[in-house]
Parts: sequence; C-alpha cells; structure tokens
Amino acid sequence: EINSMADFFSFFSSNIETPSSTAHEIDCLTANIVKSHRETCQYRVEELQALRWKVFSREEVLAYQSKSVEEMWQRCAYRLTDSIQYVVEFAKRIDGFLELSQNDQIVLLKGGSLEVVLVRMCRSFNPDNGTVFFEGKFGGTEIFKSLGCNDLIASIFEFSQSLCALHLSEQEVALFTAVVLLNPERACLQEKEKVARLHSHVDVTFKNTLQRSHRDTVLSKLSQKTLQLKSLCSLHIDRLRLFLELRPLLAHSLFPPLYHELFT
Ligand code: CLR
Repeated sequence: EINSMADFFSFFSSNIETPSSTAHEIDCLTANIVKSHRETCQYRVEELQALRWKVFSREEVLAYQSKSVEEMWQRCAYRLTDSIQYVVEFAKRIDGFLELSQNDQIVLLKGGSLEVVLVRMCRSFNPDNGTVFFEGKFGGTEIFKSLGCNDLIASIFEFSQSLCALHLSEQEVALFTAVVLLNPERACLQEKEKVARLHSHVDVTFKNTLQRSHRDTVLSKLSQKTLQLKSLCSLHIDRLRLFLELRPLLAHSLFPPLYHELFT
C-alpha cells in the first residue's frame, strides 16, 4: 500500500527506450496504456453497470445526511485517496513514466491524479439517474450534503454527466487519462521537454485512434473538459482550505497522509 510519495519511490524499477512515432510504436503505446488502465481501474466497467440497480434507500440517504461534516470529509478523503493510489500505479505502468526524474513524476501526480480520478468517475456514474458508485451503492448529490460544499459536488456531478454524454470507450478513457496525466504545462517540471515528448507521443496515439474510429468530433469536446478539470481541482483545494481553516487541530488526524501530501 502506498501512503506517501516516499513509499511510492521504494518501488523503483524499469528501463524503457525513447519512443519514436512509427505505426508499430503507436500500436505498442496504445496497447501499453490500455493494459495499464485495465490493470489499475479499480472496478471493471461491466461490473459497475451490473451494480446500477443498487441505489441507496431513503433511510441510507438520511443516515449520510446526518453524519458530521468531519466524518463525511474523512470518508470522502479516504475513498479519493484509495482511487488515487490506483492512478499512481497506472502512471508507473505507462512506458516512459519511470524514466522521468523523481521530481517530475511527483509533479505530474500532484497535479494530475485527482483529474484522472474525476475522468475515471464517468465509468462509475449512472447518467440515467445522476448517481455515482460510493461505498457499495449508487447515490446522488444529496448523499454528500453534510460536506457543506454543494457547489463543488454539483460541478463534479455535472462534469461526469457531460463526460458520459461522449460515450467514451475504455480505450478512449485510458488514452485520455494518460494525456491528462502527462501534462507538460504543470508548474515546477525540471525536464519539461522530456515530459512534452512523452505527452506528444501519447497525444498522437490518442488522436490517431480517434481518427481510425471516426470519432474526431470527440476531440474538440475533450479540450473543453481539460479546462473544466482544472477548475474543479482548484475548487476542491479551495473548499479543503476552508474546511481546514475552521478546524486547524483536527485536520492532521482526519485525513490519510497521501491526501495531505497532495492537497494541503
Ligand atoms: C471515481 C472513480 C474511481 C472510484 C471512485 C472512488 C471515490 C469516489 C470517486 C470515484 C468519484 C468522486 C467521489 C469519490 C468519493 C467522494 C467523491 C464520489 C467513483 C465525491 C464527489 C465527494 C468529493 C468531496 C471532496 C470535497 C473531498 O475509480
């Protein structure tokens, strides 16, 4: 289990050659990213769809709503951190990622892991009734009422709803999350060029697969999504700061160490 960035680096490995863009290499990179996604996506998409009938009852919703704000933040932070650990594992399995400097790996994960979780959320989201898979069943925004940040929750749900409307395949989710993660514009990258090269390989691969399946229109819609992701993540940080300012003593014991390290 990974609790901090230090744990993460104790798993060091791998030795990958610099990629170039022949058709064969594009296919290899696609296969590598799709496999990495499949191995680290936490739940299979068919599994999630089969569970959609399991919706929280009125009583269960009321029970969530009567939890304290601290308990609800803690539960959500634990769930998010859990899924972020899968994203760390996803990153490590992408060809070339472990070739980046430790600093740059951390910068990319700090900046991108929540964005990837929010993209992955569309797989766990049922757009027919606006519910998400949380602690074993599907629930709507009302489940999260006691967090006291309805604006953030509403924006996250709207984002998932609009992403679902694009009907991304598992291959598209895999490639899109890799593109999001390998963003060369993150502040404080030491080897920006190296990240940019890796990013452009994945980006070319992604565009190529979209073209091959006549899904070019998805591309322009996804660039909007990238902007929305950025504002969702800064809203999350704002709401977290607000929460912590009101409870300076409690804060450290409440959240998992990795959540702290990433967001505070
Ligand atoms: C995303 C896809 C992952 C599994 C997963 C785990 C935790 C879920 C997350 C998904 C979606 C967003 C989620 C989160 C737990 C809490 C959070 C439902 C389904 C909601 C939006 C509350 C966020 C509150 C912050 C203020 C901490 O594979």
